[in-house]
Amino acid sequence: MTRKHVTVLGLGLMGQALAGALLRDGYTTTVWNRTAAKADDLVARGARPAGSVAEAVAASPLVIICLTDYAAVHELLDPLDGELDGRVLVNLTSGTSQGARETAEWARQRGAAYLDGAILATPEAVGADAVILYSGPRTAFDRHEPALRALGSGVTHLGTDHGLSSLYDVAMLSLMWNILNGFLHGAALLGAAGVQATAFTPIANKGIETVNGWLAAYARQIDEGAYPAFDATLDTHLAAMEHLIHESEHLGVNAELPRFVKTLADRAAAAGHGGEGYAAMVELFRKPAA
Ligand code: FVH
Repeated sequence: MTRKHVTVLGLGLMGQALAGALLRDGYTTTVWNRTAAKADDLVARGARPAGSVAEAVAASPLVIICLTDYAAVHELLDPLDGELDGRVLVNLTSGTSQGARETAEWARQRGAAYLDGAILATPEAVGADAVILYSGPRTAFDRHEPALRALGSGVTHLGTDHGLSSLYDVAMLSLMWNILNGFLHGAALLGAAGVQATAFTPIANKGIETVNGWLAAYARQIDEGAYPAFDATLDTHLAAMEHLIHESEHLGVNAELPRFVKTLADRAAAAGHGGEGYAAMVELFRKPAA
């Protein structure tokens, strides 16, 4: 049993992609899935099917887990007796930072090193340019970095706090849904005037590039806790939000999203941030809603 031996538990869409990437890179890959038939294609490509979870875990020093949620992870691994001792567990199941830290402690009690991971990609990017974030002990990451790199070239170790990868994951989900909602609402506005979404897309991409260019300066302001308006004040943004609401209502397009955005900005202005730059909104997001 060497570092070229890897076990993959969970062969859903993502688990199959992970195991496939390891096989392509020459790893001896042991696989297990609750619904055994999902291993068939991988076995035809050279994967070793395990008869049980215990057998699968015993087969490799590195055990990669990719299941629906953490409840499934514990349902699968809690009944094991001693097999986890000495293993490095890499859990690529989505969850929360608290779940990751609790699972790290659970693994520690069983003698296993634990890396929590977050896959910021869909299955087709696995084995290519997938971004996969890891947090947990650096030594465990370093020992198995070549295998982890086989899963995606965008491998990053974020630090020893096991919760970091889950936190980055949800931060990226927030970013993704807010960008997508903005694009979709914009497409609905233009669609009301007969403009195709495909015509909007190149302009939308330019807008996303422009916003992208603002992030570094905003990040510095957030870290320093001071938000001088170098481009536009929050009050100026508020006036434009008003236009967006009126235009949406006038066109018969759903105005809930811009109304919500303006409600948040109004609250930040009421708290004294109207003359500051847009990054001051972070002060609102830092606290739970009143
Ligand atoms: N697919 C994607 O694009 C995303 C990208 C970002 C990260 N996710 C996360 O990856 C986890 C797995 O996602 P998935 O796409 O592979 O999901 P499914 O195809 O639905 O496969 C789920 C596997 O979990 C097994 N499973 C569920 N519950 C149990 C259980 N109680 N005991 C044993 N296994 C369980 C399931 O087994 P089966 O139904 O085939 O028997 C699948 O192997 C997820 O956290 C995403 O958020 C993917």
